[in-house]
Amino acid sequence: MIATNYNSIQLIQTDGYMVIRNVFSAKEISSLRKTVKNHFKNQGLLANSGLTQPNAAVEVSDLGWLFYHPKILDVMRQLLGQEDIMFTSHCDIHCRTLSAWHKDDGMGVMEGGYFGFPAYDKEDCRVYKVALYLQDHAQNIGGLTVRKGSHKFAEVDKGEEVYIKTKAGDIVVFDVRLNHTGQQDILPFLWLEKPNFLLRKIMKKIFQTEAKQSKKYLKKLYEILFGERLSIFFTYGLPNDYTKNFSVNNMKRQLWQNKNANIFLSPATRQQFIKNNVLVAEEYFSELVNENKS
Ligand SMILES: O=C(O)CCC(=O)C(=O)O
Ligand SMILES: [Fe+2]
Repeated sequence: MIATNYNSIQLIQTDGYMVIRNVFSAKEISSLRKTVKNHFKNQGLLANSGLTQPNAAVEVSDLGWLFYHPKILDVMRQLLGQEDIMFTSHCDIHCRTLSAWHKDDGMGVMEGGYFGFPAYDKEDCRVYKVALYLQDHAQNIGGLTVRKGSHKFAEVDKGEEVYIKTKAGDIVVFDVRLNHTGQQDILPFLWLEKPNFLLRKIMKKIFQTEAKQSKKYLKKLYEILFGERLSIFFTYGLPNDYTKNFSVNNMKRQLWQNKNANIFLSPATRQQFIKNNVLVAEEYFSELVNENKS
């Protein structure tokens, strides 16, 4: 039985997010960096100035262990307040991507979003995403910025802004309805906002390069100095209709992006979920198989 932590449950329900420190060891982070880098050597989709791989729980079988890691399952059981939890089969991995303010409830992707309707006032809508950055973001603003409490309303531009300083090994768990953004500028430092702009102007003059090209140089320079920005996002929820609808519709989005019909987890990963008493949303994916055949 898990020791339910009412403070954490209240916090995530009020603020819409929570930070948990030191979940993964340096060795685990290094192994995840290897897996993600290796995947992007010859796979992934070009998106947001970088590379992205939707449906990574299915597409990248070496990531399997992450989704049933005992610490992750423990955190999720604590935050969801019960033993019975469901894995949604959502996972996106990113390399060098930039981002802008958005929610992950799919309202911008399909009519009614992944839940089928705007679910901002629904208390038992509890679908939580793990944000795992594979490098430190404590001394820069390239990690996750959220708008506190914004999972309770539809407006994307509302809510108190909080930048979350994370170190590799920490995770942020957030409600998929929460307003959030990853790294927005090429060089993710607050004090560089003005110099960033000036630098681009100067480079344009010197090299006579277009803005897009000079941005590319700046990004490359940042990568040389600070390393490649890698991240993994994956999602669980209460075993109810909100989570099932989220999972089915989010899987549709992942398949559209990948232009394939790879729906199911590997037998080994699925077996581990069963062993750990985690319910899997893929039980409800059979309609997708039929849809994709027709
Ligand atoms: O790039 C980031 O750090 C954020 C990514 C994100 O919000 C997402 O995958 O939905
Ligand atoms: Fe997001």
